[in-house]
Amino acid sequence: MLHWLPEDVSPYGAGIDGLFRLIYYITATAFLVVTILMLVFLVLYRYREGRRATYTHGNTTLEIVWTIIPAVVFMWLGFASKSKWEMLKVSIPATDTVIRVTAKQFNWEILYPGPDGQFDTADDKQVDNEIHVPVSTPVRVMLRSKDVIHSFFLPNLRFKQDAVPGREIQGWFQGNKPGRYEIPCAELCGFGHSGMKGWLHVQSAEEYQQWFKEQWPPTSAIAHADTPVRTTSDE
Ligand SMILES: [Cu+2]
Repeated sequence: MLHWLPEDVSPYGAGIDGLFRLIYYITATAFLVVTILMLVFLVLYRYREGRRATYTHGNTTLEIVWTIIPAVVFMWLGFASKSKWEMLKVSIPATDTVIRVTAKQFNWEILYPGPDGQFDTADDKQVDNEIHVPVSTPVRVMLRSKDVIHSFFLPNLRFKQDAVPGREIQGWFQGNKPGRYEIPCAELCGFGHSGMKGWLHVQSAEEYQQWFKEQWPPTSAIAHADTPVRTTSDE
């Protein structure tokens, strides 16, 4: 079931999909039980000639039970997702591929640090809505926002993180299959929200090198030779 999930191309997605399914089945079961009971009670206790309603003033045992059961389920879900949360949100793997993504109404500004690997230097390059990353490599993303709260979403890489004005939030993702994947904004951010999207290009090592050379031709790397030149082949 759940074939409507987008294709997962990340190394950690199976665990996230597992959690998603678990939560989905728990909530779907609760929804079905409540809805079916409601319909049964509608028929069972409908108006009939001469029947009088009875009144109840609550049932303490019942209330304790239906408070404790969801509390235990929520706590169990919290512990079940702890290891995934830590892997994705707490520790970021060491990587040379770093981008800064600044959300604004209504696009993604992508800043590449260039051959020197440092932001806010002369060889930085900024483009709108286009991210190029090498395949099977962790990518660290520094998320910012210029105006309101947006949410940077990579459905195929099972990554979603809010971009909050005044803060820089770090995260990481990895694509294990070359392709072109959508980057929608997942937080209603204004009139142009639905059109706010970009594309993530997960490229083979050769294609990525080629793209990198086109963006930063070797001559410009020499021009900045005061800082050590670093390319992804150093990984
Ligand atoms: Cu947005």
